[in-house]
Amino acid sequence: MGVHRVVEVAHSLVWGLVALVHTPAHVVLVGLDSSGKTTALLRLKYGQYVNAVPTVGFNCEKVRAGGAQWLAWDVGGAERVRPLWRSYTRATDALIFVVDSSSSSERLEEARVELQRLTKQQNAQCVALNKHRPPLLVLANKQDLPGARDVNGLAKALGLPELQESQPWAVMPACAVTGEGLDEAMATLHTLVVKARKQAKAKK
Ligand code: G3D
Ligand code: MG
Repeated sequence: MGVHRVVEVAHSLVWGLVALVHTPAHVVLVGLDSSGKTTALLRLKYGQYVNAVPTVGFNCEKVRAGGAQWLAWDVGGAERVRPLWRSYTRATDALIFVVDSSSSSERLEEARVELQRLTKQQNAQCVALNKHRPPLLVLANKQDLPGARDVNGLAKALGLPELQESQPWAVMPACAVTGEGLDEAMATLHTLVVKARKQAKAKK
């Protein structure tokens, strides 16, 4: 690679990072109903607990978290509206799958099926469009509740280690009510988004 090309690549990487800091990355929050998506979004937006009403349609907020700006979409998680997730997640920069860490084995299995379905659909879309996979953050929410599983237990129950190698993912603990862990989780997601963008640029 010639010096000019190296400078060109370095320049575009730096501008890519600057753009990421100043242009909000799009992120979509999905997950079963009552996992805490809206509570997490409103906590990130207002820095305090806001009692959320069940989401009809979607909520969209511009938030600053984990050292970056985000345009965050929170989509309803009830069974009848889950088919809509794919429309919201088609062109996103990142995905957050919120899980109630204290849920029963049956509910976790339901979450596993939905998560695996979603990542498979996304994989097919990304292959068709020759795009990189948007990073996935599994937010292990409701860590304050008794019986909450830890991140390793949840990763296993949701089948995260079996996801394709091309799918970047992380699982982070949080409590959306107190806000504990949310900023660290968003910082981890931000790192994955920056890495994915760098890799996509380097491929061009
Ligand atoms: P959803 O948007 O995923 O459907 P919501 O979920 O944000 O509406 O939250 C569903 C319920 O879970 C709410 O309680 C909310 O307060 C609660 N919740 C969200 N996050 C946490 C958490 O980290 N810990 C605990 N203990 N509760 C949480 P209600 O009683 O209003 O239904
Ligand atoms: Mg909601």
